[in-house]
Amino acid sequence: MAYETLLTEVDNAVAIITLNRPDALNAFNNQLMDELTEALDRFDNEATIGCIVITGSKKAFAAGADIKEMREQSYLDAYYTDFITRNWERAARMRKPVIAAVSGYALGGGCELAMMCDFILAAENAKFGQPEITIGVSPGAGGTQRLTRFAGKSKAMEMCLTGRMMDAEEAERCGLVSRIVPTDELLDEAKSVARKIASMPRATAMMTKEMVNAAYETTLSQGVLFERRLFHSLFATDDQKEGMEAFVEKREPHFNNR
Ligand code: CO8
Repeated sequence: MAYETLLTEVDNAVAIITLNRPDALNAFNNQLMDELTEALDRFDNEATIGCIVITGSKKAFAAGADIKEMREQSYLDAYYTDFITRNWERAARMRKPVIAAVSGYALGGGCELAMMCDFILAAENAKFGQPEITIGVSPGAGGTQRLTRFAGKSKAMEMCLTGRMMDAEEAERCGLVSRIVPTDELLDEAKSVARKIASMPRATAMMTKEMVNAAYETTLSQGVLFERRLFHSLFATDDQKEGMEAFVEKREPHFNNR
């Protein structure tokens, strides 16, 4: 499938989606959002894919929603068409693991998209921010909620109220990103981590993702119960037998994703 605003690549069990509107620093217009949703749907449902990487350019992961496309919208235009946000949570609903590989600006919707992924690998030059207030709106794709959960109320409040950007080191200190990678090595490192995840037993990886995500949606005791139920269910898989036998026999496991 050919896209105009994305590049896609499949490398064995890893799919790489590169946001590609360089003239607009990968700002999200309706076309990009529709194409991204289509690509995410496709790779989530493609049996051979075990992990997905979303990335942008060296200068920008994404500079947010397309302000030029957005500026003429009236409230009712936006409401009736569910403007730009109609597919917006697709990234957060992915069942397969998704890594955001962020270089340069991740602002507004760009920061929100990165936070919908399962974790963020940041290049040394990454900058995160929710600057919507400076153009008269607020975050509209979960920024006030996810940034607060990941970075804490004080930092989220300051960033959303001032539009200040944080650099990669601050983002790592506050737990927004899993780690920082030299800028020129970001994509190779993201692909290497994605290959590692894709080599794990598929159902185990997908269920583990569900368990970690449950920590953000439920109480501790409910979350622990959910984890235990899925943990028990993994004993029904071939891959549990193979993984444990391989350990005992001191050899590499050969998972069949059954
Ligand atoms: N929308 C449209 N065009 C943009 C955007 C944007 N968000 N960001 C940059 N561009 C364009 C510029 O207009 C410029 O185009 P041109 O060359 O035609 O003038 C080109 O990209 C390069 O940008 P700059 O010249 O500004 O590059 P700089 O290096 O000087 O500055 C910045 C880079 C700091 C990133 C700057 O471009 C900037 O501040 N961009 C806007 C950031 C912003 O405010 N983002 C929030 C947008 S609102 C939002 O995301 C709400 C989300 C709600 C949910 C929606 C879900 C999708």
